[in-house]
Amino acid sequence: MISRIDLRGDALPEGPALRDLLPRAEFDVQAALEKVRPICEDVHHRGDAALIDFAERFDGVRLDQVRVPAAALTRALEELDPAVRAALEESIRRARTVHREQRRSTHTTQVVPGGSVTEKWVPVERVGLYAPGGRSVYPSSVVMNVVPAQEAGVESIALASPAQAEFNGLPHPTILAACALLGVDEVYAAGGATAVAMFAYGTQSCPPANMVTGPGNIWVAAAKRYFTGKIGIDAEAGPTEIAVLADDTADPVHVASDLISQAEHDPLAAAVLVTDSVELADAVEKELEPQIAATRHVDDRIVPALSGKQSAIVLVDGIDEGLRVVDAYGAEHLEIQTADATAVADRVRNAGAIFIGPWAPVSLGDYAAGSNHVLPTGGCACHSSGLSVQSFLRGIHIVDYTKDALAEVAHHVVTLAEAEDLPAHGAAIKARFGWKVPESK
Ligand code: HSO
Ligand code: ZN
Repeated sequence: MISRIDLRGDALPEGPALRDLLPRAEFDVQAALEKVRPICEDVHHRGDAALIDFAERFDGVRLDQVRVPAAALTRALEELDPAVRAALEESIRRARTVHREQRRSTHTTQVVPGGSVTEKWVPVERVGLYAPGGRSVYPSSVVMNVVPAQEAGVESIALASPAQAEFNGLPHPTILAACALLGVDEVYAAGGATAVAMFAYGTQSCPPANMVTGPGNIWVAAAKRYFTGKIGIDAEAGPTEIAVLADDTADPVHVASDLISQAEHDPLAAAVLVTDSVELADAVEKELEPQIAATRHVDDRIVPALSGKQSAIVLVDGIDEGLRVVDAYGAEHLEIQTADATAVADRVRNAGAIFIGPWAPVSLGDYAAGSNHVLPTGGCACHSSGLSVQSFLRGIHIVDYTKDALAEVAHHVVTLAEAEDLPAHGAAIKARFGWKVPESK
């Protein structure tokens, strides 16, 4: 069911050529962009009326309003299964513990006597968070978006999630309950690209946001790309990915279950095992079958995900080669199931999050490790990080120089301004010193 890529024997190619040998899902955001453009523009022009029409078309339910009434949030929390509530509370507690420590404090650098640069961290004023509906109703993603925004000090947090016909046009009750638990009371029933457009442009009922974050399908990714430059985004999240770097010390039962766990998300989800042990590869493959037979979402997601071209078992000569492969791949989630896993993990350069050893499976990180599960996909881990407090902060430089401190460096500023053929830049310095360049000391 899962294909093999045998990279043993010859030396591995460098960088991009190695990446080309590795499996990856096709996720053509550019093509989707053309389809979301008219949708976004309709929301721009007609606001709430467009959102209501799109909910009818895409979600099969006619809404009276897009804003979710406060009473619906309270009710959802009251009706939430107490075990789910307790689990979400623990997830929130742990995420807060980690994210609170990501806060950054104002820092002043005394560059010269009388001259300083202070870096001040200011939260984004208003963010719109997106929580998918449909196949993926994930209250855990509400936690992973809201907690870093709150810990960053974002004052205005709104959340959108698709209208559900089954629930009278409200978003899924567990999403609403998670919002209530987190103290988010501004919630909208809007889905996909329409939700991103609502936040980007604002509508009669929803003020515009400065930034939109959260996972979603290709339409959400395309809408985020459409608005890049107008609003801030986290990342264009693609289908989820797990890579496991394992040797013969790994337990095939664990490895197989972890591969299946992420394949469960989406037919385009990627599961990649990189190993130097053919025995482990064989054992994992053998183990997949009974485990798949014992779970749900088999034919619609797990089987297509594992047998798709985005998933594979990659055979390598040793862990050094394995590390080169996982670095070239840049997985959203990377598990290290090898001897001395901590030391191996330490050598990884590219991954959204790394899970060390047999007791830190990706599922733990998805819900309750304290880490964030909104992570870069599609190889973006080579240049980006997952969601964090930092995602919601802007660092502002505050420049404070005295007359003497400016005088001391003035001649350099004037020289560079001349070198760039920008004499007015130099003049702005000279104007402060009787139109002369002060003598350098
Ligand atoms: N693994 C997904 C997140 C998730 N898993 C939500 C379960 N629920 C992407 O990191
Ligand atoms: Zn997951």
